[in-house]
Amino acid sequence: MSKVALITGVTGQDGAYLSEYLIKKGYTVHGLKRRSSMFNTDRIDHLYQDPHHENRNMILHYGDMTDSMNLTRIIGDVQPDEIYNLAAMSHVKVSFDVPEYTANADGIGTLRVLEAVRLLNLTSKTRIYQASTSELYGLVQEIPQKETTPFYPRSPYAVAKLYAYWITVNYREAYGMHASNGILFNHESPLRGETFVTRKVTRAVARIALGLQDMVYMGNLSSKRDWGHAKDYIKAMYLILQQDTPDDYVISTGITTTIRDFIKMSFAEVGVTVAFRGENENEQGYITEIDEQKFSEVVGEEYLERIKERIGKMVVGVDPAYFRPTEVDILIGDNTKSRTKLGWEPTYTLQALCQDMVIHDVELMKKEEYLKNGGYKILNYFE
Ligand code: NAP
Ligand code: F7E
Repeated sequence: MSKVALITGVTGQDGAYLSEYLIKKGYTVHGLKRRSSMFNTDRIDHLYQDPHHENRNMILHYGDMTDSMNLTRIIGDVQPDEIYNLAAMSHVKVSFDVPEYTANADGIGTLRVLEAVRLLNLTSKTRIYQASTSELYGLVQEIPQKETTPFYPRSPYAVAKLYAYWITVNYREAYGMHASNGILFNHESPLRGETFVTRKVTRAVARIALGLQDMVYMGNLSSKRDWGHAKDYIKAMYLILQQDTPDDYVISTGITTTIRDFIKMSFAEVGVTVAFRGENENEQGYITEIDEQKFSEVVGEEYLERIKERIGKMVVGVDPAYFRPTEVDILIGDNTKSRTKLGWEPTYTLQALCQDMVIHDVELMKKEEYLKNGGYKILNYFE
């Protein structure tokens, strides 16, 4: 009998990679999908099977983290061996705009899943993974951050996730449930949402290289993040649920980098050198040099003349609209526990991650090039 997993947030970055990974391992994967007025399954369309297909190993259910009865019904129907609770309003800046909804979906939503498992008498059958986050460390109390570092959340998102973290621990201790937190540091990929900083940068680099856009406005260039590849991080989720006893684990690379340096790295992937001058909202990034051979190899010789005209011009500006009311200045994780207990380790360097994303976005923008600006969501207007 194949194992059955239920993934909330199946249409998101991690949900897509995890579904693929579990299906390859022989699981039947059930996913919770929100109703949307447009298709929202782009990331998992390659895994989708028509309902008329016999012996499906990927099944989607309409649902929402704010609807207890719906969650309870689906968990009762599916009788999962493992639940990966990945659904969340996951954008930190947006959580300041929709704090109550974020608390409901990210905080109480987790309680709904745990309580459904308990009420359905599935506590000894169903193992639960909770998508906790390095945002819990917020105003960091220790560098690097590990499982014992005190939390200090700095956004409605992080506060909602703090509740979710502790309610998971509480259900484990109160009812003996196999419920665990993965405290995952930032992880990125070509599937990353377009308004998170790495993807905003790699998309902008691709569009600037192709001459589709002149520049990009960013927020705080000095904050530091510990970035890994989502493909590595979903393996940690799986390993956490394969342990005999439930526990909480930091998943990170142990390397931290400023946003500014990630921007420089991304431009370097297309052979463009960018330098910064000025401070705070007056800081600007401009092109100093072009490696013509690299640019031609990665982007295409036909785009070279246009980018050469941009030497000395500004390609990155700062708009304080992207600053957050309270910022998380630095995150860097100590992954000793996950390395030693789970045998997990990251395989992608930051440079390999950056290259994966930039090359993907150059190819994507070339495909979309015919749409020109009118066909795009304008990158700069989003957080
Ligand atoms: P993501 O790409 O934003 O995906 C979030 C998923 O949750 C999407 O499938 C989304 O559906 C779904 N969702 C949002 N609100 C929902 C609701 N009310 N009901 C049902 N589904 C809902 O996030 P991700 O990067 O894959 O992250 C997965 C989880 O890990 C999230 O809980 C996130 O907070 C957490 N996390 C992420 C990171 C990271 O660096 N990526 C680090 C630590 C923790 P739509 O597709 O319809 O929007
Ligand atoms: O911001 C700065 C911004 O939005 C990273 C989520 O997956 O990881 C993610 O949360 C940093 C912040 O991710 C822009 O101020 C500068 O310091 O990519 P981000 P995040 O807030 O760290 C954690 C672990 C999660 O759990 C979350 O779900 O980059 N920054 N300029 C910018 N950020 C954005 N988005 N846009 C900018 O223009």
